[in-house]
Amino acid sequence: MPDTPNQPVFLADYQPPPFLVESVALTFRLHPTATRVLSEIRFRRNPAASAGHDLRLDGEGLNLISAQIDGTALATRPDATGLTVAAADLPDGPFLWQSEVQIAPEGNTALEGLYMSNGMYCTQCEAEGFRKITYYPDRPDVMAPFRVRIESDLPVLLSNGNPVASGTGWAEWDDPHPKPSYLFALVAGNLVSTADSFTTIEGRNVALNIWVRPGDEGSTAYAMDALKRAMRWDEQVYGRAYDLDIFNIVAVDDFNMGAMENKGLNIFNSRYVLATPETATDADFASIERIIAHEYFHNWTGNRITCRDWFQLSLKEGLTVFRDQQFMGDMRSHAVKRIEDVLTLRARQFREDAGPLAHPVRPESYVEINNFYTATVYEKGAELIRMLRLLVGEDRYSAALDLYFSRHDGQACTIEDWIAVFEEAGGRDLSQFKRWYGQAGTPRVDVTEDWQDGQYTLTLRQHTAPTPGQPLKEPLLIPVAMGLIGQDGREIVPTQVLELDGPTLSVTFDDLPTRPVLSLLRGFSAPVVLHHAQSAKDRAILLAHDTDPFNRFEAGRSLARDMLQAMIVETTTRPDAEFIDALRIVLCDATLDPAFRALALRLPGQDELAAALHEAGHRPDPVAIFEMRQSALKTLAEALKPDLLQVAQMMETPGPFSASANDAGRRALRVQAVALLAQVDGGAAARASFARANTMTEQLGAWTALLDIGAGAQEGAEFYRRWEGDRLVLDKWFAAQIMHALPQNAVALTRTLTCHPRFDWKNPNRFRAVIGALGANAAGFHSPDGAGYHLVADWLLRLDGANPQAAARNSTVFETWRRYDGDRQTLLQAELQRMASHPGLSRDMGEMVGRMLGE
Ligand code: 0A1
Ligand code: ZN
Repeated sequence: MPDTPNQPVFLADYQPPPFLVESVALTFRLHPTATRVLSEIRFRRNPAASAGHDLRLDGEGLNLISAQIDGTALATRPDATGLTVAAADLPDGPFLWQSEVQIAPEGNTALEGLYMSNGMYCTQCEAEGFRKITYYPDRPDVMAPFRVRIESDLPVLLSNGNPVASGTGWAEWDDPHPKPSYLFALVAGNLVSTADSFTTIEGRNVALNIWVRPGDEGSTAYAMDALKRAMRWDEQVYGRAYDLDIFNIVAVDDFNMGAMENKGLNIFNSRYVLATPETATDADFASIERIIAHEYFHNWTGNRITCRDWFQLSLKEGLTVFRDQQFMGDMRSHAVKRIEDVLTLRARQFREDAGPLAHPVRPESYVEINNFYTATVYEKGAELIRMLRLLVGEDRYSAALDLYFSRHDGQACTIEDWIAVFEEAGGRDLSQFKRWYGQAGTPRVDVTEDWQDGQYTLTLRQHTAPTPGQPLKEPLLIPVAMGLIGQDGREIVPTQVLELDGPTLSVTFDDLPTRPVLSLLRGFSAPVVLHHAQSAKDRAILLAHDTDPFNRFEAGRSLARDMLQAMIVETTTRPDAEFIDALRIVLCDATLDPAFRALALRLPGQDELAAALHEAGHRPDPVAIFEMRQSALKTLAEALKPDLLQVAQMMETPGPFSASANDAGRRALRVQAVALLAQVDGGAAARASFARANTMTEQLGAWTALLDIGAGAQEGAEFYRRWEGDRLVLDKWFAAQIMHALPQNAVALTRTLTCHPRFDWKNPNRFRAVIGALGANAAGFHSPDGAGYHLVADWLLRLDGANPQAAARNSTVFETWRRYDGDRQTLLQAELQRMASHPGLSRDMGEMVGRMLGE
């Protein structure tokens, strides 16, 4: 049966593939407008499937030149999504399929399949891009060894696996590890490499290369170092060694996502490879380290063990994110990393889970699978694994993973396979836990406390609100780590894990002569929202004394959130002295990690406040949120000025640059202090910092601090002059001024910048730096006249004509539309409807806009 475009695919309809592939041999004769792809595929019937099937091959946008089975030409006619060979026309036994197709990589602006970026050929096949290269059963449960021949005059010709032969104008590669088509990759271009090597724990000598455009070779050292550390870490912590003789990474300027784990040939968005101290911020260095590790870790969790179908995507992504989080914690600071991860989870995943795009970690249906590479599948998926580890303990977690690798190596698996290894090695029934994979929405946990006659009772209640298609929710198994702190700040009950597995749970603690202070959900042990009317006094005790660093941070964060919320709702409230004193203690506590102090000093962002206000039953006004937040920043800065000045001075990082967590933390605290000071010193400290900055972190931090107070024009011009030749820094130039524009200027500025000669909107990074940046300026985007909505919708429609996947990803800026007041809702809805009825709207955008409208 041909797939029908725009019709949903259902998990429940899964059928095993009727044909398996024994081997694939591909020849590419590269040409910008007329590339020829010759394929030889050896098929055999799948004993696990019923007999009598037609052969159905996926293929899209291919110009079929010829096709043969066992040497006999076929007269089959392709349709829009592939071609079918009738069962009656197939030999009884295994057979050889041969075909030749022609494709035009130069015109491929969707950046899926084989495309060109700055004269270089490259591929992106996940999830369903291989069908744009040749006819094939393009599904992850069909795994085969690939042999590839590339013919081209370009000097560097790469594909998966090991190089086997090459000559002038051609090269051949062989990948012995059976893999699904989504892991296929090819690169051809005028590239230069940074070469290194790594000897695995098994004694294999692996050649490492990072390939970049000439001129960029000075920016690869950090990525290479991160790669070697990731390789060693996976051996030491998971017992996983690399399995080929060569590992290639290629940096590409035009790329829809962060990076791609193609077997032996990872392809990266260049922003996650290239870095020097002058051009990359500390946040960039951390992203590079994390993403290099993430893609490398996929070699085992994703490539050797892959997904049976795309509904199981979190099987590889949730696990690989969890592994990259562990790695980053080990490389840097576990406490700081956990706080950052939770902030991202709340900002992206909780937001998704609370709106019209909510879906389970394992979705049940999709129209376009590319729309499901989401924070839910990735970040919530990682949280589920973190919970599993907490529930079974570290040792059993390791045993479960060992079992997973030994039992499923070389297979395409499901969430059921994953849960089964935890049930066996973890020694417990996990059927209730498994609901987390199927139930969307963030559970809310209501907390009540009672303390009488020395007895303390804690009661927890769980509730999950309905999400699209799931009106009724079942109780989940929620691990809640908790401890109790005395009024004097000493811990009286150390961490223990409660299992909330029904609607409610009560626990009592005896012999407590004074009322204890509750430290709940330590380490953020489950992805839930706590509703706990804890007093400001108790929170201040936790902020000063909690032994759990996450909850220490969280206490300060909730104090700030409550205070800002009160300021916005009541407009008369001002930051209270207790809060300011608590912040001062953290700011000046030299025993605390500077990175932690920098995080604690950051007030909740505008979107976090809008979400909190909406949760509390209000209709948030983004402009009012912006103004109140500014006024709170000013009050804080006034009160803390001398401390900020001192901290800014103490946090200098003399000596040669290091991207280490330690130095990065010091820079983060300095930049935070300078940004706060700008609120009260007219920007003096920021100007001085800009003038002498020798890192991008400080330079950008100082410039944006000036933008925040409506200044920074001169620095912006200087920044442009200095960096106009560097495309990655130029993205920062575009993004910073839009994100930090005063609300009333943001839309006009964005419009102006869309006319800038360097606004290359077909480049996904640049589009995000301009149009995405307006979405990130909440008060600017939500300008009351709707001009922001209109501008973004116009650009999404334009991008959709060239690159549907990127347009759909950027469209989520509209997902919170129901949060806002009536006038804004009407304007937002009108833009969504305008996009929905746009002629020729892609399947990607059609699905996103339809879901956001609630269709
Ligand atoms: N598997 C990659 C993410 C990725 C997914 C889709 C892509 O193109 C549509 C590209 C990359 C990862 O998790 O890093
Ligand atoms: Zn991944």
